[in-house]
Amino acid sequence: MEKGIHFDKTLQGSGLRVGIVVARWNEECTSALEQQVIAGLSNRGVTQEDIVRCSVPGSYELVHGATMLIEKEQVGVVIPIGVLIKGETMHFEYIAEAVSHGFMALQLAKNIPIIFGVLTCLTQEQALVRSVGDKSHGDAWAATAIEMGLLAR
Ligand code: DLZ
Repeated sequence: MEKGIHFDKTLQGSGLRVGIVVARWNEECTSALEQQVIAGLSNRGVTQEDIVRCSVPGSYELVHGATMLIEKEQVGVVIPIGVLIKGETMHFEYIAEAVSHGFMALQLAKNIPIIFGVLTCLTQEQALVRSVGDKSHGDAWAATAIEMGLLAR
């Protein structure tokens, strides 16, 4: 069997309210991922009116952005989008760990699913292949969000 997640082809998200919070660091990658996420939601029946979007400076701010969407916009699922690329310092490790723990704590505290929409890449080339390139994760994040949002209803 091919590697990757397999989704029910009949997955339909109509009526599901979806929050998207996008980090502006590595914006070429995050905006490409956002477009694919929106296309993936729309192809599965989520209307534009049911997609609430906000942006934050970097991935470190994604957890707070997700909290705001849950508390103020009554979303049923959140897709945070960020791209972390390892540099010469320890920034990458601290942010990746804080953000992944933050998403887990938040989704358990609020009982709202949060997708792990953060790429943690060693190089810019890896990030480009997984965002603008042919290994983009955007559509899989959209499908995961719909599946989990429906499960949590
Ligand atoms: C500071 C920083 C660095 C070095 N690298 C990234 C990155 O690769 N991806 C990303 O989304 N954000 C990065 N940031 C910014 C932090 O996430 C955060 O916005 C700042 O530290 C301010 O809190």
